Amino acid sequence: MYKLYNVKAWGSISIHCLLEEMEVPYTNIWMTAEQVKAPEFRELNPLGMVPALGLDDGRTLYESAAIVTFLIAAHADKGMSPPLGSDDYGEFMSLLHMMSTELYPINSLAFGGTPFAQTAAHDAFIADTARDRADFYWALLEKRLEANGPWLMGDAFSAIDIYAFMLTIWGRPTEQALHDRFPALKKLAGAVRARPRLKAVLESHGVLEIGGYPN
Ligand SMILES: N[C@@H](CCC(=O)N[C@@H](CS)C(=O)NCC(=O)O)C(=O)O
Repeated sequence: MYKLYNVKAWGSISIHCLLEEMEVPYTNIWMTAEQVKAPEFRELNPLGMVPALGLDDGRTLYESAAIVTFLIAAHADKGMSPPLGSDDYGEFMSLLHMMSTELYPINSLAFGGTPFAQTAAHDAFIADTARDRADFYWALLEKRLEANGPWLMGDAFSAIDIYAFMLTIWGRPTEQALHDRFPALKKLAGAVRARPRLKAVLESHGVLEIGGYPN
């Protein structure tokens, strides 16, 4: 059985929701921020981050997009992506990777506190610039949803809707402010929250209601 290394409302929420939607058995391991930093956890995930997914043979997967890609292929019958190898799948992967490699880290910088800043003013400048830059990516998702929603792949709910939802809960300066700027993303977030299989898991992360992630 999979082991999900999980912190409330952190990046592991995307994998937690995906496993629940797919109804795939797993053991959930709640962790604290201190446990994520500890050397014992680094033996499992050398990056010292969640999400991480333990496999039956003792290996551990890391990087959220890699875990999503693994799970949708390992359980393709669950239909959480377009058919593997189809043109739609290619587009799905572009969106997944855009969110994980561009929007996720830029949005994280928008929280401030980056080790790359030398002074408080420098840090504030980086955070503001990152928030503006994140809006470029949010706007791409918004445009797509407006043109062909309600989900990112049109009529079909998929793993990337969960992933986008996760990013919206970390919206800057607040989740509500992000919803005010991007109404189609607000609608997507509401539709994810309304999914019957996700209610309990979102409640367990404290994000069933808007604003659950501490800003
Ligand atoms: N590129 C990684 C980023 C994961 C990430 O940033 N995880 C954060 C939580 S959202 C984390 O575990 N940070 C460790 C820490 O702050 O000590 C992924 O997509 O999985």
